[in-house]
Amino acid sequence: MEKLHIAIVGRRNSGKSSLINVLTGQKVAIVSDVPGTTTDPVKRSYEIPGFASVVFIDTAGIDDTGELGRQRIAKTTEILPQSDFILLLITENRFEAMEENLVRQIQNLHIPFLILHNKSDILSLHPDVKNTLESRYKTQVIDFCCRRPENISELFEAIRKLKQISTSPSLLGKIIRPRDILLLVTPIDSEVPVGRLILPQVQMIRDILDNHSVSIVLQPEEISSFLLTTGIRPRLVITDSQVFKKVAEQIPANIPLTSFSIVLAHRKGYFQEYIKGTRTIDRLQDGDTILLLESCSHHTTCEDIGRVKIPALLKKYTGKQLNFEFIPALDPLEKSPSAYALVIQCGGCMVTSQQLQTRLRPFIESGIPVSNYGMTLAFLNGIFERSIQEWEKE
Ligand SMILES: Nc1nc2c(ncn2[C@@H]2O[C@H](COP(=O)(O)OP(=O)(O)OP(=O)(O)O)[C@@H](O)[C@H]2O)c(=O)[nH]1
Ligand SMILES: [Mg+2]
Repeated sequence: MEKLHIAIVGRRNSGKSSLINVLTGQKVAIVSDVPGTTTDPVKRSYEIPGFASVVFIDTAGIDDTGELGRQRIAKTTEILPQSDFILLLITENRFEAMEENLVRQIQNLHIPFLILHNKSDILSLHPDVKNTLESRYKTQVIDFCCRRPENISELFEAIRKLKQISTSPSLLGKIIRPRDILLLVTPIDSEVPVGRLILPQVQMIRDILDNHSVSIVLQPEEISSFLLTTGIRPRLVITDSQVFKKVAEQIPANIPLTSFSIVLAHRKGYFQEYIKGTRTIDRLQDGDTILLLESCSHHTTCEDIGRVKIPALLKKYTGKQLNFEFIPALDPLEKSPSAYALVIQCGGCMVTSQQLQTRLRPFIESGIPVSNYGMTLAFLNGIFERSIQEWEKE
């Protein structure tokens, strides 16, 4: 399961580090009454029992001063796009230009946020401030006290709601129902580590269990006899892209079939845009430039797929003279989005959905087609249309 990144922002001394200690029930962040105690963004991973795996990001105050302070604020701002959601701390009913500015940035990034009025033991949240902020920003404003966190369950409930907004609850949740039977066709070849399954398969099994559906896991060789002897008609068959064609031949055309990478592509958002964008491969022209967006710099398999495999297959499939550009890690865009005929994003396994969406938004807003590695490969291998059928009905 992807970890939820929750950034905690606000002025110096508002109790950001204290809040992390309260939420995790541990004294992990350094707290002091000296303003500017936290200087750099600090990420800490926690398993909150019965809730989620989260990464809290403690940040420096947004009201820091001087040259160093300015640099610290810049670091805090850089953290925002990496967050799935944000907790903004205020105290003493102060919500001024600084806070308004920050909220504007958060809203521009489309990140859900919550306002926490801390230190209610000193001064409680004024009802007028609460009402004004809640109606202006359509979000909850909670009065809180890190020293006596009596209403921590209210805070967790609010975070839970934000979590529902910021992450899709399930990979397959929209298309499967309890007790549906899914066939997972997973070849065991030399690339699969001994004694294990690869992560996408494990994630899928977990997701199917979460939906109270049933998964049957088998290898391609067993499909025909399984269907014949049991008479079971699976609701959906999911398989590895590598063996898609072989599996497709054995699955009757009226049983939906898709691949693990298509289901996973769906999780990071912009899926419908990917579907539209992928089909524009058929309209590529000589001289078009295609941008491949990578998200990390150390994944050699992905690097090979993005830098070598996809360009070679695209040239072969289209027969056109195409140019390719690459942007590694999360490096900034240097050209205008309109310089590109198509943008192909990697699977983004190392980044949050939020980061990925922030990165693709300029292209989508400029009407530039976007796709991702898995869907482009599916298209170039002739398995795209069948593997997205189920998702097109959304
Ligand atoms: N009275 C009261 N004090 C609090 C509360 N929460 C935090 N504090 C105190 O406020 C001071 C600042 O707390 P921190 O958690 O260090 O604040 P911060 O926002 O991380 O501050 P910087 O790292 O300096 O930006 C500490 O002395 C805390 O003990 C609260 O709810 N009530
Ligand atoms: Mg701090």
